[in-house]
Amino acid sequence: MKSLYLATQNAHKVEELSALLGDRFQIHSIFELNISEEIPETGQTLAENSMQKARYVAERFGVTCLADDSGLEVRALNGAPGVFSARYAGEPKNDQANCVKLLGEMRDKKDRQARFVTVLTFHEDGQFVQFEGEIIGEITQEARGQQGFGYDPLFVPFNADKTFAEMSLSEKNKIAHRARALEKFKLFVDESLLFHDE
Ligand code: ITT
Repeated sequence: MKSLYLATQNAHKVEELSALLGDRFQIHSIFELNISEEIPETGQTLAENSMQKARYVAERFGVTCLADDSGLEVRALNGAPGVFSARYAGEPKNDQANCVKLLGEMRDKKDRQARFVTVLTFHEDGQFVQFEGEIIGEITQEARGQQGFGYDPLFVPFNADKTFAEMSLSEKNKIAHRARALEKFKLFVDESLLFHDE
C-alpha cells in the first residue's frame, strides 16, 4: 500500500483523516518526521495556507503528503474567523478560548449561519493538487458536546439537531467539510490509477 504523510500537526485532523483514508493508504503522521517548529501559515486564504503546509513537508522530506487548512466562516461576522480560525482568540492556539470569543461576538446576532471549509493539498512527485469541501450550518447559543475539536461544540449542520461535538467521529465524517473534500481526493486517486505504479 502506498505511504501518505498527513502534513498536519493537529492530532484531531490526523484521527479524522486516518479514519477516512486508512483503507487506501499506509498513513503516517508527520509527528514521525520530528519537525521541531510549527509549520508556518502566512497566507491570506485557506488555499494558500494549505499549499504552504504541503510544500513545507514536500520540499524538506520529498514524501507523498496531504495537507489540510480549514476554517469557520460566519456570515454575520463577514466571514470571520475564516483563515484566522486557529488563533481567533490570539496566541497560543486555544480551542476553548476561540469558542468563548465566538459566542461573545454572536451574542446579539439573529443571523447564525456559518460554514466550515477545508482545502486539502495533495503532493506527489513535485505535483500539487487541491480539493475543497464545505458544510453549511448554524452557530448555537451555547457550547454543546464533548467530541471533536475546535468549533465543533458550536456548529449544527443544516438538517441536523446535534452539534458536531455531540456526534461520533463516524457521524461527523459522513457529512463534514473535511470528509467532503476527501471524497473528491479519493475520486482523484481512483481516477488517476495511483495504485497501479506501486
Ligand atoms: P495544522 O495547521 O497543523 O493542520 P491547525 O489546527 O493549525 O493544524 P488550521 O490552521 O487548519 O489547523 O486551523 C483550523 C482551525 O479551525 C482549527 O484550529 C479549529 O479551531 C478550526 N477547525 C478546523 N476544522 C475543524 C473541524 O472539523 N471542527 C471544528 N473546528 C475546526
